[in-house]
Amino acid sequence: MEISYWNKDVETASRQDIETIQLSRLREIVASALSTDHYKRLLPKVGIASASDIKTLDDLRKIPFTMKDDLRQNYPTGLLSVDFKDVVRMHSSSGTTGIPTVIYLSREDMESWTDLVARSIVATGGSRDDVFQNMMSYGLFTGGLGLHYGAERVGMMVIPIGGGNTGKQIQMMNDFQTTALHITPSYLLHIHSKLAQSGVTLEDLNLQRAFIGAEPHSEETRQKLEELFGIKCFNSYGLSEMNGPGVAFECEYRDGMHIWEDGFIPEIIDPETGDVLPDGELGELVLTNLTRKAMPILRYRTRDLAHLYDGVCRCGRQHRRLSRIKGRTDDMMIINGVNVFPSQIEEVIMRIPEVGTNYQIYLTKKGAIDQLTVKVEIYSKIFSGEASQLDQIKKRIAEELRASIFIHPQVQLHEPGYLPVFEGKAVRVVDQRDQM
Ligand code: DLL
Repeated sequence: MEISYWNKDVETASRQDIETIQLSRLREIVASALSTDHYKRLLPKVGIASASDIKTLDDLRKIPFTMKDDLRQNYPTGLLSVDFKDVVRMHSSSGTTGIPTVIYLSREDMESWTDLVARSIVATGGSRDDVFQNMMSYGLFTGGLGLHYGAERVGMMVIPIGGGNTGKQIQMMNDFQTTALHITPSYLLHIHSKLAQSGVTLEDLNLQRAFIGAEPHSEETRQKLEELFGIKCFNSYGLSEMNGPGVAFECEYRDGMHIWEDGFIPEIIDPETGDVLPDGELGELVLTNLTRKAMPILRYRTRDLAHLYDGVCRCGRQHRRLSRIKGRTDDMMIINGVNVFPSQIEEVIMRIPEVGTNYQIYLTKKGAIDQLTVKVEIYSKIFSGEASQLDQIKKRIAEELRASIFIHPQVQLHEPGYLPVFEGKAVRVVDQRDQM
């Protein structure tokens, strides 16, 4: 396979060279951090009063973690390290109520973010030959604009359609012979369910690859998408606090997501003790952004659970790879005392060929006992078939789930279109236990 690089020197740099870049950038970012109200209070207490107190990369570990609450408490400008006039963009984190978390970028920060996104796209084999339909929403969410600028920089033809309006998405994919998509996996599943009604067939389209991310999804979902569309899907990970997309991306080998380590320092910690864990062990991902000068964030606890791979990828890049996100520390469901991540349920149901493109998990209570109900859409041809076949599918899903999560679920089968559709991040779990 011929490998494409955006910045070959940095991408194929040796571990030693990567660490040299990291140390010099860590000093610079600590210097910026020391000019924010928040870190000015915090860092001297741990013996870091100036950038020169960072002697080695290990000194990072002296720095206390930054939590989402620190961002809220410093709203709106307690973490700003440049003059407000030098900020050229802000974004805000999605989905939460109360005080939002905002991030600020200077012109220089926009440059480095855009460059990392361009690098990520090229690592998947994307190029100026692509027609790129950006189906992530534009606005405060970082998914739309983040990929947009990177794709333009690569020279792709960008269709900035944003999320939703599935009929129009399909029409544009057809009219402009779109080759590359940026989309949440749940919305891409939904698009497939609408293709048949639209009169457009897969043969009419020219799809080759999709960048999927912004929400958890299992390897089984990726495989299903690849089979349904006959394309390659590349996992993309990022979060607003670290700019957005462009933190970690799969390369053409699709075997873990390269964290761009000249831009970020990743650590995996034990979420209970905060101890840093060796590569290969599952824990919470902590990230330090090395280049965002307008708003430095050091050792941010992402709450995302994953592990790091070491070793050189077949693509030649030595930037370590991040595993698929297994779940979030705050996503874990405790069902009658058993810990279950939604991804464990998704893995099981997406393996079953009769299962269609949407599902949802419901938690309720019967007396003191938690009840787990998994609602699954199945393909219409099967849904309108024999009742005995439906019973068998139901039984099979329930049995496979029980074998995997040790809980006996209720399984409901529905026809396509029954469950709510999400055009951005899907809400997979509905927990009604405290309303009962
Ligand atoms: O979702 C940024 C993004 C946009 C990433 C487009 C990829 C593509 P937030 O809205 O701040 O930012 O949400 C960040 O989403 O902490 C994870 O829990 C989850 N997440 C993001 N990417 C993935 C992924 C964007 N590939 C939060 N797999 C993160 C699993 C993901 N979870």
